Amino acid sequence: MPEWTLAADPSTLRVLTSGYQSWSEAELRFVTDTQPRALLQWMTEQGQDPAFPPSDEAGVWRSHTLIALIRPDGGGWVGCALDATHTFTHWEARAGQGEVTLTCTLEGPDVEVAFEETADVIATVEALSAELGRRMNALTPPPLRVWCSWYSYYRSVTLEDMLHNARRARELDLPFDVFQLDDGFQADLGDWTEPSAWFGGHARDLPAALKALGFRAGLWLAPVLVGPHSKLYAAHPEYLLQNEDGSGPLLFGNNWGGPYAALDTTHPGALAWLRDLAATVRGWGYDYLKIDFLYAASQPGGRHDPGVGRAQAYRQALDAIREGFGDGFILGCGAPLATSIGVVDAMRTGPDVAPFWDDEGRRVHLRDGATPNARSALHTALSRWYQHTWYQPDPDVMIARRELSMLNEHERQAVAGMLDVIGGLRASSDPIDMLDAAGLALLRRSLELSTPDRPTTLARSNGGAVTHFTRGTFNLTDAAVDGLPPHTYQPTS
Ligand code: 9PG
Repeated sequence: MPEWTLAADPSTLRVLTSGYQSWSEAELRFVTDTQPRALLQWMTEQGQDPAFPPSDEAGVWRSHTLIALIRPDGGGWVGCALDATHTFTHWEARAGQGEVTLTCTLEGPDVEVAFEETADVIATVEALSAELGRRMNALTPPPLRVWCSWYSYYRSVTLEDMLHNARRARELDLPFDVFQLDDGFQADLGDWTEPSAWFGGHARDLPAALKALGFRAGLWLAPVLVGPHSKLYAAHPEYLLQNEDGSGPLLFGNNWGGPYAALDTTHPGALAWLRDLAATVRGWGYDYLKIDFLYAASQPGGRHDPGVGRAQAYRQALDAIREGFGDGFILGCGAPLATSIGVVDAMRTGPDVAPFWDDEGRRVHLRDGATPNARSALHTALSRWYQHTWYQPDPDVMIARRELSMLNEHERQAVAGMLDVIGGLRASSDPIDMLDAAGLALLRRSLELSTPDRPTTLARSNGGAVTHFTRGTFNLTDAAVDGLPPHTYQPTS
């Protein structure tokens, strides 16, 4: 286990971390602060790496793949894995007396790891992460503009909701490339080819209608998850990830009203099933696939082939889906980030945006940084600004509507500002009929593609995230800072 001793007064240092999967917190914090761990086990299972969770200790910061320690002058140290195909790299920075100890643990086959002292942490983070992207043959196709059903219709989406919004978008000439159907169309997790009771049709009926309107068809799947009451669960118990004590299928997380099971992607039958599923939906006419809750493939548990590590089990799942889906566009979500490089076209780089700024109950009191809310989405996606060399970043949707939303004007502008500085995919879920002239104008602006921006400093921030960019400054705190009101984005004049 490599270990470095950094001679510096910990009380002067900041640390830049990145959590395990899409929704896990990425932060820019003082090293002496405490890295929060969620209070409930299912939150850790669903939002972090249960095998390497946040430390919950003052002065101890854990990060996946990459870590940086920043001095007040902007110099410091950067560590970065140079391969993540079959290996998870776990970093831990520990504040001591007049020094910080940095350790690096590999889970999986040995890989090269870079560690550099630098006068410019921003440039070194960008250079090393870009090197990782190059070595893993990152895919960075042109970004797409996506209408997605989730953030307004949620699970009650119908076929008619999709068609109605697509027709309205065409009438108004809104510049969407893809209309993507999210969670809610399927009978159960695993039973993807059967419709839910309320969908009012079948997912295979949608692509032709969208194509006729001039849009590409997108579909959401949580392909590795298996509902405990699904037909798949009953039909193929041998495909399921097991409890390590041999007591049956592992049930974990908490969504859809309870915990769920997962495919054991070291089982050849489960891998073939995944490949077939991706090929089936491609055959229905979808050429954009959002694959979600992917971390389930690397959940700690009992596997058919115990010789395959967690990262490799995940990568095999991803490879099987890519094989089945061919050259279609794949967006990863809820996914171990770096291990996806080279297979996915795009990746969610933060937790879900929601039509409210913060979630006190879950984020503050239960300490769950992976919970859906606008603040956490900005916090994490901004702190991962450099990941555009790994895939097209998807910092999640704009919410331009004023109906069915608690976001105020400042907060809407902050979300739009975040999309602009990250410079990846653009998305919206707003029911088109809910948008007035101002809403439509804001939506159109948020769909304008941009190039990724860079931070101007990591030695200052308005909140525990990267907030100062060349094109503008964010204030993620609840108080005005330097004349900048709370929850705002101010473009550089
Ligand atoms: C569909 C949604 C959408 C969304 C995804 C994912 O409780 N949680 O921690 C939690 C976080 C995110 C989440 C669901 C649950 O959303 O990110 O875009 O596709 O699934 O169910």
